[in-house]
Amino acid sequence: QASPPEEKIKTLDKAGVLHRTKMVDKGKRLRKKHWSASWTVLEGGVLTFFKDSKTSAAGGLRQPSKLSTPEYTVELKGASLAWAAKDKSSKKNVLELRSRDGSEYLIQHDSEAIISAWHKAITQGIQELSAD
Ligand code: I3S
Repeated sequence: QASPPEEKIKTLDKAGVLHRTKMVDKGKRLRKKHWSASWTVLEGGVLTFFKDSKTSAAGGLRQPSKLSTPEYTVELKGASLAWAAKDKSSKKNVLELRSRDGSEYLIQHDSEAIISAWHKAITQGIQELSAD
């Protein structure tokens, strides 16, 4: 007996600080690439990048209302994730996330272990949402 889709979605999948930059906004390529460190939360099929990396450990997980305003929220339903091609960035460990509305983000962390864990978690999120 298969469980209903809503039971497959975990409440909090992952959170941490990542480097990210938005490359394309709903089909429109952005002129300037601007990397920043961002507190990032994967929850309920949505990936949220906050404006800064500092609100993180200061109770943000226990009291999500205390977090700063999200800068970007990405619905994982219909999104795709892949390791970025070498010409997208000179950085190592870069992921490319494309949302269904035609926006693109690069996500990076110097630690291969950390970026691999995010790759796994986001991929899982995408798959869970397309399974229903
Ligand atoms: O793809 P690009 O244009 O080489 O991206 C680099 C630039 O955005 C650069 O900023 P300035 O144009 O202000 O120098 C950034 O500092 C770099 O980090 C960008 O390249 P990487 O390869 O790090 O994604």
